[in-house]
Order: sequence, then C-alpha cells, then structure tokens
Amino acid sequence: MRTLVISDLHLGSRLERDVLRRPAALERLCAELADVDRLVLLGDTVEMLEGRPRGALADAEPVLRAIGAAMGEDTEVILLPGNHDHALVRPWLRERRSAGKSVGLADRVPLRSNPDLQAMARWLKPARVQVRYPGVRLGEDIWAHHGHYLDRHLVRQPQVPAPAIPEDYERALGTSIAALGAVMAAALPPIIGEPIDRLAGIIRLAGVAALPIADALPGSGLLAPLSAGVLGYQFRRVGLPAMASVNARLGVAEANVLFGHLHRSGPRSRDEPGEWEADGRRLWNSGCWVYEPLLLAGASPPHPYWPGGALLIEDDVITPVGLLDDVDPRELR
Ligand SMILES: [Mn+2]
Repeated sequence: MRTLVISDLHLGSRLERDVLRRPAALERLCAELADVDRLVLLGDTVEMLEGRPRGALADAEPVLRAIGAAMGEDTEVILLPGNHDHALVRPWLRERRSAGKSVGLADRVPLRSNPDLQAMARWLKPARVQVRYPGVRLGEDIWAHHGHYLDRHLVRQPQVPAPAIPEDYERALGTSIAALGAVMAAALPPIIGEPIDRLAGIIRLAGVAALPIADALPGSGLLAPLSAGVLGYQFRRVGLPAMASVNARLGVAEANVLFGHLHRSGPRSRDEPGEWEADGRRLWNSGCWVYEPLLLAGASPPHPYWPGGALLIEDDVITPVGLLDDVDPRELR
C-alpha cells in the first residue's frame, strides 16, 4: 500500500499562489498519483478564509476532478479539514456539541454533514472519499493532523489544559489568526503600498510562527524578518515544540505524527534529526503547494518552502519528497 500525504494546497487563493492551478504542477502530481493507493489531503485544501469560499470551491473543482481521475478505481482519498477550510467540518462539530458528544482524535465525519463535502467527494470520483477530523491514523504507528492546533501554543491565550481534548483546541480556533493579523498590521508599517492581500499571503504562509518573530524584534517593523531563514529558525525553535505540545496534551499514542500547516517540509537531509523528535514521537511536515514569491524569489529547489512537498508512506516507512523540484520554476509562478 502506497500512501501520499499532501497538505496546504490553498486551492482558490485570490492571488493565485496555489500552484495546482498551473498545468505543469497538476500534471506532475497526477503522474505521481497513478501509483498511489491512498491520498491524504491533510488540511487547507481549499482557501476559504479569504472571503470568497464559493469562488475558492469553484476553483478547486477542476483540480479535485483531475486528482480523482488520476487516482482511478479502487483508491481512497482521506480528507482532513485544517484552519483555512475549517468551515467544512463546522456543521459536524456543532452537531456533536449540541448532542453532547465529544470528539476523538480520528473521528469519521459523515459527508452528509455538509453539502460542500459531498460536492468534493463527487469531484474526487472514482476515488472513494472519507473525511476524518481532527486527525487520522495511517498505520500502526502513524497519526496525521493538519497542525492548526499548534497555534494555540504560540499565542498568549488561556492555557490549553493538560491533558487536553480536541474541544479545548477548537474553542479558540480563529482567534489566533485574527491576533496575528493585528500584530502584522501594527508591526509592518514599511509595507504600506503592498496590497493588503499580499500581506494576507505572507500571514498565511508564516502561520502563527510570525508572532514570536514580531515579539523577538520589537519595533523593527521590517519585512526582513520574514525571510526563509528566519522563518526556518522560528519553525524549528517554536513551531516544532508547539506541535510536540499538542501531541503530548492530546496523548497521541502513535510514534510518528504528520502535519502541515507551517508549510515547511521535513525533516530534510540537512535538518538536525533531534529537533524533529519529542517525547518519543517523531514529527514530519508535508510542506505545501503554494508559491510564495516573497520567500522564494531567487531561490531554487531543493528548498524547505518550495511548493510540491509531500510525505510518502510505504510499509510504514515515511519519506519526505519534493514533487515539483524538477519542474521549471517559471511554470509555477
Ligand atoms: Mn493551516
């Protein structure tokens, strides 16, 4: 069984940073999918936070149709909502809450809980689709989650209790992104003249990892801290420990935890392996499918923020791969 995990497609992004709208990128992914039995879309598949969820879904349709066709019969797609497509799972969460039922670590979300989920499942045919939230078990010792729960450990908010349940994380979702927007707006006066949705793109990319950057450089007010290097540093010093905190509080039993959200694929060959391990668990990041010019200008693959990151699982062995590393960068912009 061959499983491919990809995340952070952000299909329908207003500035068209989602590379799968580019034929070269979509073709490369589809070629890979021909040999895949199971595809995991690990969150932020559709960009529903930019104020045009219907348009984003419409943009996602042809991409999902191509993915389903490339997968073919007797294959499966597991869809997990993240923070940018959290709306997909909200009706189900509300239903659970009103019924007084708790949420587990890998619950199955019925497609019928949301017409948008039903539409996505239809587009992905003939692959079978199941929706899981907030995580899914992918093997004896592998649990995958989009990673947005880690935001809770990056902002000064009421502490997450230890141990915690998914509801403790759900309660404050959204506030962190809003808080980040406020910090960025205050910290980046020199960026005036930069379109505001360009800024939104940076925020999306940085995730809440930008918050500690703003804290660490009070009054600097420069865009410079958002270079790939500093983001990478923040990812290792802040992002990875925050994800480890989520795993510890939720009591994740699996030894391997896959996540996306921060858009930084790894561990890569030059990464320090110890930074990706905590409490007996190993962390793996699936990267992203977004071309962010502010981070990638002048860069070339292999690069931790290069679009096309994925995690390949075969016989419970996990391998980070860069599926777009060989595609002409001009075809990704
Ligand atoms: Mn995310």
